Amino acid sequence: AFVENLLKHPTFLNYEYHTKFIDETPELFDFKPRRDRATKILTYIADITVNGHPETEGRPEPAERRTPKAPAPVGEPAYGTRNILEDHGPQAVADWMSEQKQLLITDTTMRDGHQSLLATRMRSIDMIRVAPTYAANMPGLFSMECWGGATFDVAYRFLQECPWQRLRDLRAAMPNLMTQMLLRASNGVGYTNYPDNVVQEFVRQAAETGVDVFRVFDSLNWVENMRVAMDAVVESGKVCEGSICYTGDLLNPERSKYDLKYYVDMGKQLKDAGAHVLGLKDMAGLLKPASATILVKALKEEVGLPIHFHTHDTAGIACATILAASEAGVDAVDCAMDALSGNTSQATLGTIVEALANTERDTGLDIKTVRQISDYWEAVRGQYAAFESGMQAPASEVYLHEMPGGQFTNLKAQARSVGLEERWHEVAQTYADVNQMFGDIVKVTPSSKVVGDMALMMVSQGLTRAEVEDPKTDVAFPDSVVDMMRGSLGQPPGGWPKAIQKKILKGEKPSTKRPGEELEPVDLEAVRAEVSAKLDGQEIDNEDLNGYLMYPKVFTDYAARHETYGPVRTLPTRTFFYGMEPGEEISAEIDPGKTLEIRCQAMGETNELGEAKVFFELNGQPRVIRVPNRK
Ligand code: BTN
Ligand code: 3PY
Ligand code: ZN
Repeated sequence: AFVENLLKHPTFLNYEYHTKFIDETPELFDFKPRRDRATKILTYIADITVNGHPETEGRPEPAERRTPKAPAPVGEPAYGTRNILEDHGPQAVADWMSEQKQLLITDTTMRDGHQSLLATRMRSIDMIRVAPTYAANMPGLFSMECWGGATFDVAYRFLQECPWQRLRDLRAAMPNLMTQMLLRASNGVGYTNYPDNVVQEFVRQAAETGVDVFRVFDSLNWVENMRVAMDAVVESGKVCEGSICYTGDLLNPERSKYDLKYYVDMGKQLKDAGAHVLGLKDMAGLLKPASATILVKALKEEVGLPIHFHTHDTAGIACATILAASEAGVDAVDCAMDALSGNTSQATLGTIVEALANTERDTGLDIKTVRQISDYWEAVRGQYAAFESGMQAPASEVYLHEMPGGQFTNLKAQARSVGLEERWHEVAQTYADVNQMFGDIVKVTPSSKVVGDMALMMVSQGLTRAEVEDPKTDVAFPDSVVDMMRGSLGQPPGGWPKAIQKKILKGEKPSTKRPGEELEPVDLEAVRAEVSAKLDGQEIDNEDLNGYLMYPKVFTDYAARHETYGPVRTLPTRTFFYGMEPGEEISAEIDPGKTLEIRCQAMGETNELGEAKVFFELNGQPRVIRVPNRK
């Protein structure tokens, strides 16, 4: 029991313990029975109230204390795309798409919108609250992108919640709308290539828990490395959106590596690989309107699949590009609700609805409903003031560096943390140099992270491209760079440039095989038993197992904190990040119908043991919680 207490103690979990920690922390010797969930949640609130949340410390605070209210659902959810999928299967969804005159719209607010604007920090509760409104009031949407990409590990790592539960809850609340996820093919929702059976098991579970549309891409556009994931999606009976990542500049003769023929060939390969829908994923927002016209026409004519276009507004041009794509016959496009659109996020949904109103491609969506839902998102966004990037304006610099929307603000924050914020434009230029040095590659998670790692290293060490390439200059390359050159992320078109690869690998022989071919299958049941043993015999269900397979340490850390703090996902966002003020009341629904009414009464003194008391009323009963005061 002592070790159990120690392992779960917040100070210990925070790596703040030292040799005197055990002597100074008498509660480790309180061998009480397991605490109930209400006590765990109160402990979390008390801890945050006393010590603050590490992620919001020193950051701008939200102005509003009240929890945002979603517009009421009106009537029952009408028949939507999810019903087509359930009643007739994925091919019928694709056929239906091709038959539509209207431009179909995917709402990305719950995934890429906050991933690109708020460092992926949006909590499930803020999504689930508005999901029934979407189902009832916006049944005409093509899909709701709400899962995958970076949201998976951020949920465990920073939000102390289970990503699978988010998916389950959203699925249940929007029975008529297709949910959509972003899957990095053999890299799953991680940053590295996983064994084939791990990818297959992940897709199976995601389909079972509630994903309807899988947008599958490879970070080097290597179709060979997408087949395992695509086959698993087709096998699951869900919609397989095999995606081309767009990079370079189609009309620029100096960037001929990625020309029209390249994209059309890739589109045909994806069709042959079983895609129901062709995704055109412009993760950095580089596709210009004139190029969209040409590319969409060619893909429509030569591939023959419905096309779903995704772009970012980093340069401020996404709406123009979408209108050009629409004119050229694209079937569906991604937009974010107005309040979470623009800049590194997607194009503005309401603006596209208005721009196409009363034209041949009228979206059929009701602008008043869009505005109501966007007003809700505006209030939600306000709660995440601490995670705003401070980006003030669109920037054509994206055509220089080509960073994905989801990476841009992250890399900027990373640059700030290593003291390179003032030299951001140098980082951007160096990112572009690294891209050329690596042979002009597709940059999207995880390849974009490798380019970012290399660029930050070069700027911080004052190295130029010429010096890095000079065989006589000694360079310590980041691990991620060595790994990519070994072939661990697969092969880019034309392979890696030989000279730099040789220098980076120092004579080690690279592999050109599909990475999954070289990875042993994982014994799933053995891993399940191993994780359970690590977590004091806790039951590990299939969702947990898949979380662990993607992110072993992130998952076990999450599970250990969950033992201490309980279902904190049910707390209002304000409380989760800032704790409570004396006199404040909140409620938390920890099970359907089981709600905790929590009132914070007062904060007590900190005693000689360094413990602060926080006085609560829980469902009318007084409760005192002691937490270490670390301030
Ligand atoms: C995380 O930071 O990974 C998720 C939130 C949980 C952090 C807990 S809150 C109480 C304790 N104090 C901290 O500074 N961190 C932990
Ligand atoms: C992700 O993989 O998370 C992305 O958003 C890539 O664009
Ligand atoms: Zn994106």
